[in-house]
Amino acid sequence: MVNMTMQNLEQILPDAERDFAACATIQDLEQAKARYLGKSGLLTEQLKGLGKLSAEERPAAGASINVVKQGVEEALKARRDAILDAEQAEQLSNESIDVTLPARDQGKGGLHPVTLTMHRLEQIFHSIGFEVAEGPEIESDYYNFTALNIPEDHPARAMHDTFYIDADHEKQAHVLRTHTSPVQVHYMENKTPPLKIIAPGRVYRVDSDATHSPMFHQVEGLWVDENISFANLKGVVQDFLQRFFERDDLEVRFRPSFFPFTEPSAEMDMSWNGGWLEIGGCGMVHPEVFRHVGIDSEKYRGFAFGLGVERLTMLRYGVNDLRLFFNNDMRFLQQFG
Ligand code: 2NM
Repeated sequence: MVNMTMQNLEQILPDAERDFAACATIQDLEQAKARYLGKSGLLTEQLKGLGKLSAEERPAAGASINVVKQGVEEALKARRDAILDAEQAEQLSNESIDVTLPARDQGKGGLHPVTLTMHRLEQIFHSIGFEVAEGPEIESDYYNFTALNIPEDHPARAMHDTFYIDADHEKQAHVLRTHTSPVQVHYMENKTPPLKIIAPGRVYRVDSDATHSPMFHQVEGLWVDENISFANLKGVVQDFLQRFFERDDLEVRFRPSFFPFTEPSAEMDMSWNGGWLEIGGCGMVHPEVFRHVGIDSEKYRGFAFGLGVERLTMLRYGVNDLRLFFNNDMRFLQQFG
């Protein structure tokens, strides 16, 4: 009886190795594993058999079974690794790209419609005497908020609007700029009036649905001089929009609003198909902003405004879904020369 058991035991490891080697998939291997190590597997049966042995025989027999069991487990692991390696190699070779194949003709490349709008608006503002200013997309809390008179507890600072760069949301945090206004702040710090700039560029907000993209484009304008008034603002914005949309009869109107960085502040509407469309915000630069950048608000006035570039692009080209700008569908992109 003992001999019979020992013979069976010796046969288990080679049997298992042969069985495992025949398995091509992890599923096959799991079934093979059960035949040896499962609840009524061969090794499990061997272990159960120990109870029938005498106390003297038991330790040596138990040790022998454990040696075999360890061998089976090692063989199992080796086969599992080999199967996974083979599956990965197979996947990699399926995904490999033959770079020597000729390119599929997808037509000519071209500039993105939002880029076309950026170029167009830079050109128009340049011709009205505005310089183009740029700045980093990662800003300190100070340049994105504090210098713009946005108080600590202002909703625009809340986490759900702002992408924070640092792991902790401490005072020294950096943010992805939520508007291009920090560009104007740097510019006002470094230059003396008169200042006449636009700041076009990417901005970021935690907002993503059919009408909001977490990254979008803004153009903001700033004109600072001794006698700048709201009338100058209206003239510049109307001139720009008339030229951008090639409509000499395009009108603008202003509705009172609030921004922390301007006083007074207004929403801008433009006439469109017999009605009015909101197109941006604006106002006279707040004395607190001038104070932060070291401009004498007794001597200087300034106006500032902000426009959404995707919105301008949608209106100019008749695009009805914001998401088309970010899907990179060639059929959409190729319509813009
Ligand atoms: C807007 C609306 C109103 C603005 C203000 C400034 C700065 F830096 F001069 F204070 N830059 N941009 C501003 C004002 C932006 O966007 C809707």
